[in-house]
Amino acid sequence: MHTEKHKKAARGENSSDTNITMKLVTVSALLCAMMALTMAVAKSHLVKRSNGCPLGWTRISERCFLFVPTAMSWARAERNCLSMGANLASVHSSSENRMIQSLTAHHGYPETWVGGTDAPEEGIWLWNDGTSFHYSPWCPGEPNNDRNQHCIQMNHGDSKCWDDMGCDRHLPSVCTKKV
Ligand SMILES: [Ca+2]
Ligand SMILES: [Ca+2]
Repeated sequence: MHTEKHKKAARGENSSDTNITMKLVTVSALLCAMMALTMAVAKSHLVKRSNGCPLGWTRISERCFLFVPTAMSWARAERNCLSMGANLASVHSSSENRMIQSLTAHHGYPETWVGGTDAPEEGIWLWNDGTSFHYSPWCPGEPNNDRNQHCIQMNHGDSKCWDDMGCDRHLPSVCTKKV
C-alpha cells in the first residue's frame, strides 16, 4: 500500500511536471513563432535587390534614387522622402544631373523638385541632405527669386535646366539615400 501510494504520488508529481513542461514548450513555441513573424515583417521592409537599393530604386554610384510622380509642395516632398529614410536628391555633377533626369524620362521630363533651397538666407543655396552645393546648371536668368522663390526644380524649359521656384508649387520629386 505504502509503495502504491508512493507510486501514485510520484506519478502525480510527474504528471504535474509534465504539464508545466508542456506549457513551457507551448509558450516557447508561440514566442518563437512570434519572433519569426516579427523578423519576417522587419525583413520585408529591408528587401534589397542585388544593386544594394530597395526594390523600385535606381542605383547611381553610391546612392539609390526614386522618382516620386505624385505632385507635392517641396516641404511635403522632402517629408515623403524622409519617411523612406531618404532626402530630396542633391545633385553634384552634370553626369549625376543627366542620370537623375533619366529617371523622369518615362513621365516626359516634368519639372521636378530636387533638394536645393535658399529659404534660410536669400541667395545662399544649400542641399538639405547636408552635402556641399557646388554644381548648379541654372537656366539663363535664373535663379531670379521671382516673388520669393526658394526651391530648385529641374527639367525647366526646353534645355531642361534648373530654375528657382516657389516652394509651395506642387511637383513630382526625386528622393535619394546612400546605398
Ligand atoms: Ca530665393
Ligand atoms: Ca525662378
